[in-house]
Amino acid sequence: MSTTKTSKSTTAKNSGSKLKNSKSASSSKQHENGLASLNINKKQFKDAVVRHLHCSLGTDENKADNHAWWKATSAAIQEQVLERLRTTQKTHYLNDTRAVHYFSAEFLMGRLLSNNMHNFGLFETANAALQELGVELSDVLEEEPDMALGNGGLGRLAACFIDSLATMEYPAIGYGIHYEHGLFRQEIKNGAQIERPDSWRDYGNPWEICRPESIQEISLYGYVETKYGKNGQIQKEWHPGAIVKGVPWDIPVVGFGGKTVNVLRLWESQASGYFNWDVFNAGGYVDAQRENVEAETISKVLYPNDETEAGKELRLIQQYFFSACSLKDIIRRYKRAHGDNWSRFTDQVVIQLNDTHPAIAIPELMRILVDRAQLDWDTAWNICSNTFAYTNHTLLPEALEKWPVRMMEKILPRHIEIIYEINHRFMQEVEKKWPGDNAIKAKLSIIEESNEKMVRMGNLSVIGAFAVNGVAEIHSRLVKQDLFPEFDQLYPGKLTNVTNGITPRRWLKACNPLLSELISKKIGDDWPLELSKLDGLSEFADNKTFQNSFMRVKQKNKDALAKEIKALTGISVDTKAIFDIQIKRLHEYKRQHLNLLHILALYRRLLENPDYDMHPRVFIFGAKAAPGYALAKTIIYAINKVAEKINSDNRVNHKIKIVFLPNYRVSLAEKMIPAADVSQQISTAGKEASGTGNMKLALNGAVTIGTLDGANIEIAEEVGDDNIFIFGNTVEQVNELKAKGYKPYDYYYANKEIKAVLDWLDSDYFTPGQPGALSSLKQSMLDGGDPYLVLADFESYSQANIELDKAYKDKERWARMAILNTAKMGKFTSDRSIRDYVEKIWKLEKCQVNS
Ligand code: 26Q
Repeated sequence: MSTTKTSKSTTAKNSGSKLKNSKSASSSKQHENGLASLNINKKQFKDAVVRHLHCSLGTDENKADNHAWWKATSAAIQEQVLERLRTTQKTHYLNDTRAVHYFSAEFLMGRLLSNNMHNFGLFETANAALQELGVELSDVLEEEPDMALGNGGLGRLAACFIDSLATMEYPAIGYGIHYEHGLFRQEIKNGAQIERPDSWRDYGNPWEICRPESIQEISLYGYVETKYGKNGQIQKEWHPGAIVKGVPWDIPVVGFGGKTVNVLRLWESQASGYFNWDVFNAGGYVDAQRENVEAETISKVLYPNDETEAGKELRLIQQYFFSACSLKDIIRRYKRAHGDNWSRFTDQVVIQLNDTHPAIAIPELMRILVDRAQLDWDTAWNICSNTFAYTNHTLLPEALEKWPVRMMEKILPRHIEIIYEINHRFMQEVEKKWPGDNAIKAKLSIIEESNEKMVRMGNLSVIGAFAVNGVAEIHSRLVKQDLFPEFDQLYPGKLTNVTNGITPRRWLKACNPLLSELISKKIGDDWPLELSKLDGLSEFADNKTFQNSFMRVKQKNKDALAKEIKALTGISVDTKAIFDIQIKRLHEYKRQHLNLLHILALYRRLLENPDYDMHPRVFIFGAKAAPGYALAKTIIYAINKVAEKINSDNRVNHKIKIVFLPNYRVSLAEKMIPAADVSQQISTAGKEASGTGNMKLALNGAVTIGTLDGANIEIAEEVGDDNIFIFGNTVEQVNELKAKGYKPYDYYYANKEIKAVLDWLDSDYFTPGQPGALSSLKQSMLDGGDPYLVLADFESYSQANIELDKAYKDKERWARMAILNTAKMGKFTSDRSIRDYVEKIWKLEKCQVNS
């Protein structure tokens, strides 16, 4: 453990000191000083840190360890943050602004200290202040645990989006769950993944603010009573069986430039101490009570599933819990300004649903409007269906959320009635459009009439939202053509595209200081706010001096990652080798096993011909598998076992090394991405909705080897065919292959190399004494039908790798490719995504927050 820490700090120290010493830092320094002077100078910052050591932490400069320094430094920054937060909130209130409310079950924020310092322009000031106090900022930054309240892409996207919203000065609030345990911490024991609890706030979180004054209560279980009003109209009253308290924690979200500070509001569940005697006395509900989930468990843990439906009761309760608390919060704020007049609600409020996870908010808003505010159905529906917009992130059928009707009846008895009513009216619309067509009705119905009746949350979302978007061009096309074609006919124009993006502040400026500095020196320092400016680098792509500078930065970042690898795994790697990186959740469709099969093929080629011509390559992986996903765990095991064998095989280990870095997370990504030469984006065409790691890696000068899937297609369009290695079957070819009846055995028997590497998995060569330990992996690609067409794409992948190897050997060609990848990433800033949402969907206006 101690070696890890030493090396981590060395790594960061190296890059940090380059920034300090270099003359070229002057332009970014100017920018920093310009902003910093608005806030605080070095002396004041030092004083603030020391004051927090003394007064908040009860320690002093001599006793403080790095953790205490981290807390005190964060507290000093938080003072600035809170000042701007107050001003922002006041300004938004006084201007009665329309705001977007981003509902997401996940926000993968990572660490906040470095980011907040950068966004306030205080990084250099803090660095210098701590130096004078005898403390290394890079060591202090390493103390911060990641806020890992998300699984992967969808959660990180939410974090990038709220960064852009604050940066662009849009009134916005993120709403989510204050999980006590975020995504599990991954350990690797004898090659296998072990899950350990994540405890991100065991020693306190310096950023969050509890807001007891805004506690909300929400209802669960119970029954619905039908009453008749004065005019004989039907009224429904929900008598809940349990009440749960939602306690809000606010995390300030600092925009770049430090002007707007929005909030991320996360709800923690607590028992309300309320028990409904009504329900008890009605009888028959005692059993249901016993099954009731304890209030505190609701926000206890993040479900570690990515792309797979679990159908667990607690998950539905989590979704309802945070959606209902957030809606109440929004309505409370709206009423403060507008009283009971609902007519302006949709002018002020737009709610973006990050996938269907918060879709239960749709019937919840209907319930509030109809049962509580006593609006008639049509008025309520008019408000509701102009409030929500929905983002779809997946086409995988197993990932489309469905809830058993019986479960919903039990937990949310009034909501299931409302869903039936929405569906009934919707079915009438369908009947008008396609008279007598029951097949279409069955397909579009919110209720799936299966053995166990299910509520389809995707259909509910499309019906209840005024806009639906996919997350990359191809994905949005497939959403229209394959997933919801009839909805597209019924509601022309509702389905649209907003291609994902990433924040260049975290994913270049903060994580890659050396490259940032080089770029700023060349084209000026306004690129973090206007990423298309990076295109200015294109004219230097052939300039030898610039190529050398660019590749020198890459080399330094590789040296730093090599140290990190050594510290974390004990593996030594050749930093002149190609650093080939695949980082993402472990899933069959992402095809880490295609990468592995190719590594095995290279291994064989080298054993058969020691002179086999290839540039040395380090294959680096980072991935977590869902704990219940057996094959994904086997793939991790296989990567580690093959790594053990190859890394210690002196016949080949000067040419190939394999590194699996445990516990992949945002802060580890920030160390890996700047060092990548090659970005592996090799999903089966049609399966990866967008991908965002592909954008982060290319932005940092990695060259993509990838399929025509997700945002890879748009990346290829931007960088041009010469600067990317595209391989594999297209979506159309995949469909054709499947329609013809895809037979993986044909490839197995036709290609000797495929057969040999698959058979190798059956032996005990990689798992001595345990023959068959990897057989299930082979099986999945043969008798299992190879659902993700690994074998069909193998040859083309292998060929693309040969081309890549050739390109790398030509140093100038590679430097040009790497530079152009960085230069052409302008489109993929999350600022552009947000601009698209604002123009196409949210119709927001900026609100400048002055001092
Ligand atoms: C479902 C049921 C029960 C528990 C958890 C879940 C669950 C949780 C997370 C289902 C899906 C997710 C996350 C999905 C996700 O990250 N999708 C990715 O979204 C990115 C942002 O749009 C895309 O770039 C990726 O292509 C997409 O896979």
